[in-house]
Amino acid sequence: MAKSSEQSSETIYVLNGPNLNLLGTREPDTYGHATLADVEKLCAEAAAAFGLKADCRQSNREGELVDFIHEAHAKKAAGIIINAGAYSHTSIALHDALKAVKVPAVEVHISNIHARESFRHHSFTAMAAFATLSGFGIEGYRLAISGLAARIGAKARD
Ligand code: CA2
Repeated sequence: MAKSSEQSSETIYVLNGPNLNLLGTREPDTYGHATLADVEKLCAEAAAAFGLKADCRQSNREGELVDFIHEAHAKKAAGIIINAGAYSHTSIALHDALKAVKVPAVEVHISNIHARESFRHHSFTAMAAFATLSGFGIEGYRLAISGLAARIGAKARD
């Protein structure tokens, strides 16, 4: 991959949506005990295993998540990992942003959204992603990065 001092084709954006800043503080039966900081550390390590950098962002605001997707495109990010939280099930704006930028995206859900309430079964963001992982806990982020790396041709480092 091309070398650059700027964020570039070596960087993946990891976007977490509303309430995911609360990870590890409540609802451990659904979301486990790991914190968002743990998720971000895991993502940095998983990305590094493929020679990639993880730029991790979290927002409780839909428009800010749209801005992050645009930024990923502007900075020529190699891909996006997105857990848009509840916005996954409601946000045509996030769907449209992912579709518009054409940066390869993987959707992650910590819980198995299909084993939960019916309002979680549909995801607008999943429709704009090339793959979805749901129900692996925070390990889903590592699996998503591995799948994204395969998709973009990033090879595992020794
Ligand atoms: O399973 C997931 O990753 C979800 O995206 C999490 C969202 C939920 O709305 C989706 O249906 C599935 C909720 C994130 C809330 O995160 C919390 C974490 C700890 C405590 C409270 C909320």
